[in-house]
Amino acid sequence: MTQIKRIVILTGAGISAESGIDTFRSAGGLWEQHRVEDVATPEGFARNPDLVLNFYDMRRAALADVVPNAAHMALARLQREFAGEVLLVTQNVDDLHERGGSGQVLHMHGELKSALCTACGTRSRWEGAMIERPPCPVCAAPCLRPDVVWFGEMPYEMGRIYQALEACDLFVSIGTSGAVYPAAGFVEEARRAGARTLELNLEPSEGSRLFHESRLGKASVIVPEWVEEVLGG
Ligand code: BJW
Repeated sequence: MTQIKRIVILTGAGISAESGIDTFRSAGGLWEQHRVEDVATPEGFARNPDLVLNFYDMRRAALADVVPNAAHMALARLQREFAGEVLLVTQNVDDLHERGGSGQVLHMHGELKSALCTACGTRSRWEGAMIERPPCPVCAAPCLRPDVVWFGEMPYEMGRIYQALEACDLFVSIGTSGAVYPAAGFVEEARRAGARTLELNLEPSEGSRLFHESRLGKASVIVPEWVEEVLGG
């Protein structure tokens, strides 16, 4: 087997599930509790901003009650100890990778603890609520929205991500259903570049057959096992 020098890891809601954050598409998940068209599209925000601001205010506040699990910590260890490059890309808007010790994380779908000003376009760190229409810290307009990527919007960092996929030897997808593009297409990009591809998930994702290998189980178990294998072998 050729030596692995560059790893790209994509994570989804499944990696934070055991920390107590709801996934989207599981039974009882966020999309069973809310209509996706209402809370995760620009049109839904324009129709009913209070509903959307409240949805994200609640999720932002709930971050105070959760902690990273063994999977987040294992990936942070991999970033610290692996001799080559590890790019961690997450679709998650929580901050559990950072709190688990990961240094560099690309949040392609934005972050709960960030605000986007629709007046001046500035992205600012944001811990509090938005429902009362606080002023933008830069331009003072009361025009903040959650800095998350809704359906129909362009995800962040796509240039850097595609560049890394083109150059990687190993692509690993963790805890994502593979239902949302462009992230769902990363496995094919990586394969085109000649990388080996591995899926770590509770159940086979929609694109499971596209991976060279699929390991099923809880992220808190199978991610640390895989990291140990990479660092030990
Ligand atoms: C465990 C576990 C445990 C549980 N251990 N595992 C047709 C073709 C291609 C594209 C499109 C198309 N029609 C429309 C589109 C575009 C659209 C799209 O993909 N739609 C689909 C419905 C088809 N995409 C977009 O609009 C995106 N933008 C875009 O495409 O721009 C144009 C573009 C063109 C070219 C290049 C680049 C861009 C934007 C998508 C934005 C998604 N936003 C959301 C909300 C973010 C804010 C928020 O958090 O509220 O992002 S939707 C939601 O889904 C969220 C997630 O990040 C995303 C993915 O969900 P994820 O993480 O996979 O969660 P689940 O719940 O689906 O799965 C959890 C998994 O974990 C499961 O598999 C479980 O088994 C597993 N699991 N417990 C391990 N303990």
